[in-house]
Amino acid sequence: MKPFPGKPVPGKPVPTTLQVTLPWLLAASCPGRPAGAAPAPEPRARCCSGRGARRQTMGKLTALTLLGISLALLGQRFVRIREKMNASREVEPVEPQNCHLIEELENGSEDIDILPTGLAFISTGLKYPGMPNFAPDEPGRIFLMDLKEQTPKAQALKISDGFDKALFNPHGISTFIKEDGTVYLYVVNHPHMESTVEIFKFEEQQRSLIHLKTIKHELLKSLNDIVVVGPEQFYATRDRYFTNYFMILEQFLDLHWTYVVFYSPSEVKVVAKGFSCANGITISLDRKYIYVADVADKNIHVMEKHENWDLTQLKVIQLGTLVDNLSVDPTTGDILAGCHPNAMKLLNYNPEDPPGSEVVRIENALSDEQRVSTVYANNGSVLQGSSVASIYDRKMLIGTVFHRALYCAL
Ligand SMILES: [Ca+2]
Ligand SMILES: [Ca+2]
Repeated sequence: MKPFPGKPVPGKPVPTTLQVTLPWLLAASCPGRPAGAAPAPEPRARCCSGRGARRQTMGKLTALTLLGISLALLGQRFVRIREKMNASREVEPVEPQNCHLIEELENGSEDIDILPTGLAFISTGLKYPGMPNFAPDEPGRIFLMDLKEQTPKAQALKISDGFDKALFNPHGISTFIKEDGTVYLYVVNHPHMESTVEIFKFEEQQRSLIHLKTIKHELLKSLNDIVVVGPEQFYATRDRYFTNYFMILEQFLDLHWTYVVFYSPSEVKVVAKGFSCANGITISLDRKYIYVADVADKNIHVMEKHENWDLTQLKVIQLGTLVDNLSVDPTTGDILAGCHPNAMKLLNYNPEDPPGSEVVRIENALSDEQRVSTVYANNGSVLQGSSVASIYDRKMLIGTVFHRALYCAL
């Protein structure tokens, strides 16, 4: 039996897919000739006289046409993907004067949530497929910063025993204050690259987190961010539908299969779907609206929250930058978005040409006269891969996926 032409032969280079498939496609139109064989010396006598020859030519033309169309579609897809990633975009700098890097934070600060008392929680050390990580052997941690202090410093919070700290891989976070004043921190965690939601109780005096519960559910997969809306009730975003190699196909075909999940102990359901890559999520000051960022589609969905926790879409705010996490300015209600100006630089990390950072403010998000302005923009020379910005009393913290964190006095 003759080997398939593409079968590797020791000492010979392995042919490409095109080199293998093209002769087969062409040969398939003439059933008498084995693929890869030299053309017969007398084609008319061997297989084709009259009708046979025409069939052979038509087959070849069809195969070549199909190949041409496939290559054209493939090229078009690549162009579209580069556009979606803002692959050729460079940022114009917008840098407030009083900003400095936070000394203690060197390994990411993906999400930041600030309490009304000025205590900021910061998730650090995220390990995420396709993203750089400068300390891959170090587990993630939650840092605290007291923004009421004159020169606030970040301090890692202790975590109670009984929780696997070595596997801690914190991503999106959200705080919840119970009526009695107890503060809870909900954290999207990726132990072994899976997704769980961890509930901690915050002990302010001890500067520690007491682990209370791990939540897992089949709808809570590939989680990115979370917003807590009641005791053990939250919305969370799923940023990828597939968790295996199909995720590449998902991105390539731009399937809009990701969604927002509502979780409560008695009910778990998908409440909004059709996102290319649902990412940051937060709630309006009056707690009536949920804001969801679609990082791949470069927009923010304004959703109305209903009694039964369902969400309906009111409007979409289109931006020219890839939106990661969202927060709300506690004095104005404006949305602050941590954004990636050029996702190609983020995915193909090069320290010589690093990904930049960008923070966008959206005023009057609920009206037709919203106003979008850039609060911060840097080409990566100071801050790389910004993912969040959060404000307290004219002080702004900007966090990043894998890099440093910035403190700005506005
Ligand atoms: Ca968050
Ligand atoms: Ca995020």
